[in-house]
Amino acid sequence: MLEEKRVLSIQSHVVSGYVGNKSATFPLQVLGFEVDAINTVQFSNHTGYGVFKGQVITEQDFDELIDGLKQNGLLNYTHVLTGYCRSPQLLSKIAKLIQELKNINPDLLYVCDPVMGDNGHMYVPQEVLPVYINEILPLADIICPNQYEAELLTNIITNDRASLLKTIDTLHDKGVKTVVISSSELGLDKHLLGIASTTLGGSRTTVSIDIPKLDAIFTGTGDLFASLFLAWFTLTDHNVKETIERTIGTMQSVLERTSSSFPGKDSSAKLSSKERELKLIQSKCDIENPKVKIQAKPI
Ligand code: ATP
Ligand code: PLP
Ligand code: PXL
Repeated sequence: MLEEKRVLSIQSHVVSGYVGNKSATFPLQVLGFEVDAINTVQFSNHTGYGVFKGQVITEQDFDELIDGLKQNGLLNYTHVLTGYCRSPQLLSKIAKLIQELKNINPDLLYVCDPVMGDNGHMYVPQEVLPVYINEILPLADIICPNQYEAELLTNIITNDRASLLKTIDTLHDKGVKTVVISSSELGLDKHLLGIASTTLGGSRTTVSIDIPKLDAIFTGTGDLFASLFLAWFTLTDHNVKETIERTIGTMQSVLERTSSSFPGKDSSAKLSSKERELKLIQSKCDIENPKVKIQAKPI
Protein backbone atom coordinates (compact mmCIF):
# COMPACT_ATOMS: atom_id res chain seq x y z
CA MET A 1 0.00 0.00 0.00
CA LEU A 2 1.10 3.57 -0.61
CA GLU A 3 2.83 5.22 2.37
CA GLU A 4 0.32 8.07 2.47
CA LYS A 5 -3.27 7.30 3.51
CA ARG A 6 -5.64 9.29 1.30
CA VAL A 7 -9.41 8.79 1.50
CA LEU A 8 -11.94 9.87 -1.10
CA SER A 9 -15.10 10.42 0.95
CA ILE A 10 -18.28 10.81 -1.11
CA GLN A 11 -21.05 11.98 1.24
CA SER A 12 -23.35 14.83 2.24
CA HIS A 13 -22.16 18.23 3.42
CA VAL A 14 -24.18 20.24 5.90
CA VAL A 15 -23.30 23.83 6.74
CA SER A 16 -24.44 23.43 10.34
CA GLY A 17 -24.07 20.23 12.31
CA TYR A 18 -22.52 16.80 11.87
CA VAL A 19 -23.72 14.22 9.34
CA GLY A 20 -22.07 12.80 6.23
CA ASN A 21 -18.69 14.33 5.41
CA LYS A 22 -19.00 16.72 8.38
CA SER A 23 -19.17 13.65 10.63
CA ALA A 24 -16.51 11.56 8.84
CA THR A 25 -13.79 14.02 7.80
CA PHE A 26 -12.60 15.33 11.17
CA PRO A 27 -12.07 11.89 12.79
CA LEU A 28 -10.21 10.60 9.73
CA GLN A 29 -7.97 13.67 9.70
CA VAL A 30 -7.30 13.42 13.44
CA LEU A 31 -6.23 9.80 12.89
CA GLY A 32 -3.76 10.80 10.19
CA PHE A 33 -5.68 10.32 6.96
CA GLU A 34 -5.74 12.86 4.16
CA VAL A 35 -9.40 13.37 3.23
CA ASP A 36 -10.61 14.51 -0.18
CA ALA A 37 -14.35 15.15 0.14
CA ILE A 38 -16.90 15.12 -2.65
CA ASN A 39 -20.12 16.60 -1.31
CA THR A 40 -23.14 14.84 -2.83
CA VAL A 41 -25.40 17.52 -1.35
CA GLN A 42 -24.82 20.86 0.31
CA PHE A 43 -27.65 21.43 2.75
CA SER A 44 -28.09 24.03 5.48
CA ASN A 45 -28.55 21.22 8.04
CA HIS A 46 -29.61 17.56 8.13
CA THR A 47 -33.06 16.51 6.94
CA GLY A 48 -34.31 15.70 10.43
CA TYR A 49 -34.71 19.42 11.19
CA GLY A 50 -38.08 21.00 10.40
CA VAL A 51 -36.62 22.80 7.40
CA PHE A 52 -33.58 22.19 5.24
CA LYS A 53 -32.41 24.13 2.19
CA GLY A 54 -29.66 23.61 -0.33
CA GLN A 55 -28.44 21.84 -3.43
CA VAL A 56 -27.93 18.30 -4.66
CA ILE A 57 -24.96 17.56 -6.93
CA THR A 58 -25.95 16.63 -10.50
CA GLU A 59 -24.35 13.78 -12.42
CA GLN A 60 -22.70 16.42 -14.62
CA ASP A 61 -21.26 18.24 -11.57
CA PHE A 62 -19.87 14.92 -10.35
CA ASP A 63 -18.31 14.11 -13.74
CA GLU A 64 -16.68 17.54 -13.88
CA LEU A 65 -15.04 17.13 -10.48
CA ILE A 66 -13.70 13.69 -11.43
CA ASP A 67 -12.50 15.02 -14.78
CA GLY A 68 -10.56 17.80 -13.05
CA LEU A 69 -8.95 15.34 -10.64
CA LYS A 70 -8.13 12.98 -13.51
CA GLN A 71 -6.54 15.64 -15.70
CA ASN A 72 -4.23 16.61 -12.84
CA GLY A 73 -3.30 13.02 -11.98
CA LEU A 74 -5.02 13.26 -8.60
CA LEU A 75 -7.03 10.02 -8.68
CA ASN A 76 -4.56 8.11 -6.51
CA TYR A 77 -6.43 7.01 -3.40
CA THR A 78 -5.77 4.34 -0.78
CA HIS A 79 -9.36 4.37 0.50
CA VAL A 80 -12.88 5.27 -0.65
CA LEU A 81 -15.75 5.86 1.77
CA THR A 82 -19.36 6.23 0.64
CA GLY A 83 -22.55 6.88 2.59
CA TYR A 84 -26.02 8.34 2.12
CA CYS A 85 -26.93 8.66 -1.58
CA ARG A 86 -30.50 9.07 -2.84
CA SER A 87 -29.82 8.84 -6.57
CA PRO A 88 -29.47 5.41 -8.23
CA GLN A 89 -27.81 7.08 -11.26
CA LEU A 90 -25.19 8.82 -9.12
CA LEU A 91 -24.58 5.64 -7.13
CA SER A 92 -23.97 3.80 -10.38
CA LYS A 93 -21.46 6.47 -11.44
CA ILE A 94 -19.74 6.13 -8.06
CA ALA A 95 -19.43 2.36 -8.67
CA LYS A 96 -17.74 2.99 -12.04
CA LEU A 97 -15.37 5.51 -10.43
CA ILE A 98 -14.41 3.04 -7.70
CA GLN A 99 -13.59 0.40 -10.34
CA GLU A 100 -11.38 2.98 -12.07
CA LEU A 101 -9.67 3.88 -8.78
CA LYS A 102 -9.08 0.18 -8.08
CA ASN A 103 -7.47 -0.19 -11.51
CA ILE A 104 -5.10 2.65 -10.57
CA ASN A 105 -4.42 1.25 -7.08
CA PRO A 106 -5.27 -2.47 -6.77
CA ASP A 107 -4.73 -2.25 -2.96
CA LEU A 108 -7.45 0.41 -2.55
CA LEU A 109 -9.85 -0.35 0.31
CA TYR A 110 -13.48 0.60 -0.32
CA VAL A 111 -15.72 1.05 2.73
CA CYS A 112 -19.43 1.21 1.91
CA ASP A 113 -22.07 2.31 4.39
CA PRO A 114 -25.19 1.31 2.43
CA VAL A 115 -27.40 3.97 4.01
CA MET A 116 -30.96 3.07 3.07
CA GLY A 117 -33.06 3.00 6.20
CA ASP A 118 -33.61 1.82 9.73
CA ASN A 119 -36.18 -0.10 11.76
CA GLY A 120 -38.08 -1.48 8.77
CA HIS A 121 -38.35 1.89 7.03
CA MET A 122 -36.49 3.00 3.86
CA TYR A 123 -35.57 6.69 3.69
CA VAL A 124 -33.99 6.59 0.21
CA PRO A 125 -35.85 5.70 -3.03
CA GLN A 126 -36.12 1.92 -3.40
CA GLU A 127 -34.35 2.10 -6.79
CA VAL A 128 -31.00 2.47 -5.01
CA LEU A 129 -31.25 -1.08 -3.59
CA PRO A 130 -30.53 -2.97 -6.86
CA VAL A 131 -27.57 -0.65 -7.51
CA TYR A 132 -26.10 -1.52 -4.09
CA ILE A 133 -26.68 -5.23 -4.72
CA ASN A 134 -25.50 -5.47 -8.34
CA GLU A 135 -22.88 -2.75 -8.71
CA ILE A 136 -21.60 -1.69 -5.29
CA LEU A 137 -21.39 -4.98 -3.35
CA PRO A 138 -19.01 -6.60 -5.88
CA LEU A 139 -16.58 -3.69 -5.27
CA ALA A 140 -16.94 -3.27 -1.49
CA ASP A 141 -14.09 -4.46 0.74
CA ILE A 142 -15.94 -3.45 3.90
CA ILE A 143 -19.68 -3.02 4.22
CA CYS A 144 -21.33 -1.65 7.37
CA PRO A 145 -25.11 -2.00 7.15
CA ASN A 146 -27.43 -1.80 10.13
CA GLN A 147 -29.78 -4.74 10.75
CA TYR A 148 -32.48 -3.48 8.37
CA GLU A 149 -29.98 -2.66 5.60
CA ALA A 150 -28.49 -6.18 5.94
CA GLU A 151 -32.02 -7.55 5.48
CA LEU A 152 -32.57 -5.44 2.36
CA LEU A 153 -29.26 -6.50 0.82
CA THR A 154 -29.77 -10.22 1.44
CA ASN A 155 -33.56 -10.63 1.47
CA ILE A 156 -33.27 -12.43 4.82
CA ILE A 157 -35.52 -11.46 7.73
CA THR A 158 -33.46 -11.15 10.92
CA ASN A 159 -35.41 -12.00 14.04
CA ASP A 160 -32.58 -13.61 16.00
CA ARG A 161 -28.78 -13.83 16.12
CA ALA A 162 -28.72 -16.89 13.85
CA SER A 163 -30.56 -15.09 11.05
CA LEU A 164 -28.41 -11.98 11.49
CA LEU A 165 -25.32 -14.17 11.15
CA LYS A 166 -26.89 -15.67 8.03
CA THR A 167 -27.02 -12.21 6.45
CA ILE A 168 -23.30 -11.87 7.18
CA ASP A 169 -22.55 -15.28 5.58
CA THR A 170 -24.58 -14.22 2.54
CA LEU A 171 -22.71 -10.92 2.21
CA HIS A 172 -19.38 -12.81 2.49
CA ASP A 173 -20.63 -15.22 -0.20
CA LYS A 174 -21.24 -12.22 -2.44
CA GLY A 175 -17.52 -11.45 -2.13
CA VAL A 176 -17.43 -8.81 0.63
CA LYS A 177 -14.45 -9.76 2.79
CA THR A 178 -15.36 -7.67 5.84
CA VAL A 179 -18.94 -7.26 7.02
CA VAL A 180 -19.89 -5.11 10.00
CA ILE A 181 -23.38 -4.83 11.43
CA SER A 182 -23.10 -1.37 12.96
CA SER A 183 -26.21 -1.78 15.09
CA SER A 184 -29.06 -4.23 15.57
CA GLU A 185 -31.98 -4.51 17.93
CA LEU A 186 -30.95 -8.08 18.86
CA GLY A 187 -28.95 -7.08 21.94
CA LEU A 188 -30.12 -8.08 25.41
CA ASP A 189 -31.20 -5.82 28.22
CA LYS A 190 -30.98 -2.29 26.71
CA HIS A 191 -28.00 -3.07 24.51
CA LEU A 192 -27.56 -2.79 20.75
CA LEU A 193 -25.77 -5.79 19.23
CA GLY A 194 -22.92 -5.07 16.81
CA ILE A 195 -21.09 -7.77 14.83
CA ALA A 196 -17.89 -7.61 12.77
CA SER A 197 -16.67 -10.44 10.57
CA THR A 198 -13.73 -10.80 8.22
CA THR A 199 -12.42 -13.49 5.93
CA LEU A 200 -9.25 -11.52 5.14
CA GLY A 201 -6.08 -13.54 5.49
CA GLY A 202 -7.77 -16.82 4.61
CA SER A 203 -9.51 -17.64 7.92
CA ARG A 204 -12.80 -16.31 9.29
CA THR A 205 -12.95 -14.13 12.40
CA THR A 206 -16.34 -13.01 13.72
CA VAL A 207 -16.87 -11.01 16.91
CA SER A 208 -19.88 -9.47 18.60
CA ILE A 209 -20.08 -6.42 20.82
CA ASP A 210 -22.81 -5.34 23.25
CA ILE A 211 -23.32 -1.60 23.00
CA PRO A 212 -25.14 0.07 25.93
CA LYS A 213 -28.10 1.86 24.40
CA LEU A 214 -28.51 5.50 25.36
CA ASP A 215 -32.04 6.85 25.62
CA ALA A 216 -31.74 9.36 22.79
CA ILE A 217 -31.85 9.52 19.02
CA PHE A 218 -28.70 10.77 17.34
CA THR A 219 -28.01 11.64 13.71
CA GLY A 220 -24.73 11.17 11.91
CA THR A 221 -23.67 8.27 14.14
CA GLY A 222 -23.66 5.77 11.27
CA ASP A 223 -21.37 8.09 9.30
CA LEU A 224 -19.03 8.54 12.26
CA PHE A 225 -19.00 4.77 12.86
CA ALA A 226 -17.99 4.02 9.24
CA SER A 227 -15.14 6.57 9.28
CA LEU A 228 -13.77 5.23 12.58
CA PHE A 229 -14.03 1.64 11.36
CA LEU A 230 -12.12 2.52 8.18
CA ALA A 231 -9.39 4.24 10.19
CA TRP A 232 -8.89 1.58 12.85
CA PHE A 233 -9.13 -1.33 10.43
CA THR A 234 -6.21 0.23 8.56
CA LEU A 235 -4.25 1.28 11.66
CA THR A 236 -4.60 -2.16 13.36
CA ASP A 237 -3.57 -3.97 10.19
CA HIS A 238 -7.06 -5.44 9.67
CA ASN A 239 -7.73 -6.68 13.23
CA VAL A 240 -11.57 -6.70 13.44
CA LYS A 241 -11.70 -7.22 17.22
CA GLU A 242 -9.47 -4.24 18.02
CA THR A 243 -11.16 -2.19 15.30
CA ILE A 244 -14.71 -2.67 16.58
CA GLU A 245 -13.60 -2.14 20.21
CA ARG A 246 -11.86 1.16 19.43
CA THR A 247 -14.67 2.29 17.13
CA ILE A 248 -17.30 1.65 19.80
CA GLY A 249 -15.01 3.15 22.48
CA THR A 250 -14.95 6.46 20.62
CA MET A 251 -18.66 6.28 19.71
CA GLN A 252 -19.56 5.90 23.40
CA SER A 253 -17.40 8.86 24.43
CA VAL A 254 -18.88 11.10 21.73
CA LEU A 255 -22.47 10.07 22.54
CA GLU A 256 -21.98 10.34 26.31
CA ARG A 257 -20.49 13.81 25.86
CA THR A 258 -23.42 14.73 23.62
CA SER A 259 -25.99 13.36 26.09
CA SER A 260 -24.40 14.98 29.10
CA SER A 261 -24.76 18.34 27.40
CA PHE A 262 -28.54 17.87 27.21
CA PRO A 263 -30.27 20.46 29.37
CA GLY A 264 -32.80 18.03 30.92
CA LYS A 265 -31.28 14.55 30.80
CA ASP A 266 -34.59 12.76 31.36
CA SER A 267 -36.43 14.39 28.47
CA SER A 268 -34.23 13.54 25.51
CA ALA A 269 -37.26 12.88 23.29
CA LYS A 270 -38.20 16.55 23.53
CA LEU A 271 -34.78 17.87 22.54
CA SER A 272 -34.37 19.77 19.31
CA SER A 273 -32.24 18.49 16.43
CA LYS A 274 -29.71 21.21 17.22
CA GLU A 275 -29.39 20.11 20.84
CA ARG A 276 -28.72 16.53 19.72
CA GLU A 277 -25.88 17.39 17.27
CA LEU A 278 -22.78 15.29 17.97
CA LYS A 279 -20.13 16.87 20.19
CA LEU A 280 -17.50 15.75 17.71
CA ILE A 281 -14.89 18.49 17.90
CA GLN A 282 -14.99 18.44 21.71
CA SER A 283 -14.18 14.69 21.49
CA LYS A 284 -10.84 15.05 19.67
CA CYS A 285 -8.91 13.26 22.45
CA ASP A 286 -11.38 10.36 22.47
CA ILE A 287 -10.89 9.98 18.72
CA GLU A 288 -7.09 9.94 19.06
CA ASN A 289 -7.09 7.66 22.10
CA PRO A 290 -10.28 5.58 22.30
CA LYS A 291 -11.18 4.31 25.78
CA VAL A 292 -12.07 0.65 25.26
CA LYS A 293 -14.65 -0.17 27.94
CA ILE A 294 -16.34 -3.08 26.18
CA GLN A 295 -14.51 -6.13 24.85
CA ALA A 296 -15.76 -7.81 21.68
CA LYS A 297 -16.45 -11.54 22.04
CA PRO A 298 -15.52 -14.17 19.46
CA ILE A 299 -18.46 -16.00 17.87
P1 ATP B 1 -26.24 3.40 8.85
O1 ATP B 1 -27.70 3.69 8.62
O2 ATP B 1 -25.36 4.58 8.58
O3 ATP B 1 -25.76 2.13 8.20
P2 ATP B 1 -26.79 2.74 11.60
O4 ATP B 1 -28.23 2.93 11.39
O5 ATP B 1 -26.30 1.46 12.18
O6 ATP B 1 -25.92 3.13 10.37
P3 ATP B 1 -26.68 3.96 14.06
O7 ATP B 1 -27.91 3.23 14.45
O8 ATP B 1 -26.61 5.39 14.24
O9 ATP B 1 -26.32 3.83 12.57
O10 ATP B 1 -25.51 3.17 14.79
C1 ATP B 1 -24.13 3.39 14.58
C2 ATP B 1 -23.44 3.39 15.91
O11 ATP B 1 -23.88 4.54 16.64
C3 ATP B 1 -23.76 2.21 16.81
O12 ATP B 1 -22.84 1.17 16.59
C4 ATP B 1 -23.60 2.81 18.20
O13 ATP B 1 -22.25 2.76 18.56
C5 ATP B 1 -23.97 4.26 18.01
N1 ATP B 1 -25.31 4.60 18.47
C6 ATP B 1 -26.31 5.15 17.74
N2 ATP B 1 -27.40 5.39 18.49
C7 ATP B 1 -27.09 4.99 19.74
C8 ATP B 1 -27.79 4.98 21.00
N3 ATP B 1 -29.04 5.42 21.11
N4 ATP B 1 -27.15 4.50 22.07
C9 ATP B 1 -25.90 4.07 22.00
N5 ATP B 1 -25.19 4.04 20.86
C10 ATP B 1 -25.76 4.50 19.74
N1 PLP C 1 -32.67 9.73 8.88
C1 PLP C 1 -32.70 10.39 7.72
C2 PLP C 1 -33.92 11.17 7.32
C3 PLP C 1 -31.60 10.40 6.89
O1 PLP C 1 -31.63 11.09 5.75
C4 PLP C 1 -30.44 9.69 7.28
C5 PLP C 1 -29.31 9.69 6.39
O2 PLP C 1 -28.45 8.95 6.41
C6 PLP C 1 -30.44 9.00 8.50
C7 PLP C 1 -31.59 9.05 9.26
C8 PLP C 1 -29.28 8.17 8.93
O3 PLP C 1 -28.51 8.77 9.88
P1 PLP C 1 -27.40 7.92 10.66
O4 PLP C 1 -26.12 8.09 9.93
O5 PLP C 1 -27.37 8.51 12.01
O6 PLP C 1 -27.79 6.46 10.67
O1 PXL D 1 -26.37 9.95 7.41
C1 PXL D 1 -27.02 10.97 7.90
C2 PXL D 1 -27.42 11.99 6.89
C3 PXL D 1 -26.66 12.25 5.77
N1 PXL D 1 -26.99 13.20 4.89
C4 PXL D 1 -28.07 13.96 5.06
C5 PXL D 1 -28.88 13.76 6.17
C6 PXL D 1 -28.56 12.74 7.10
C7 PXL D 1 -29.41 12.50 8.26
O2 PXL D 1 -30.42 13.08 8.46
O3 PXL D 1 -29.97 14.52 6.33
C8 PXL D 1 -28.39 15.01 4.05
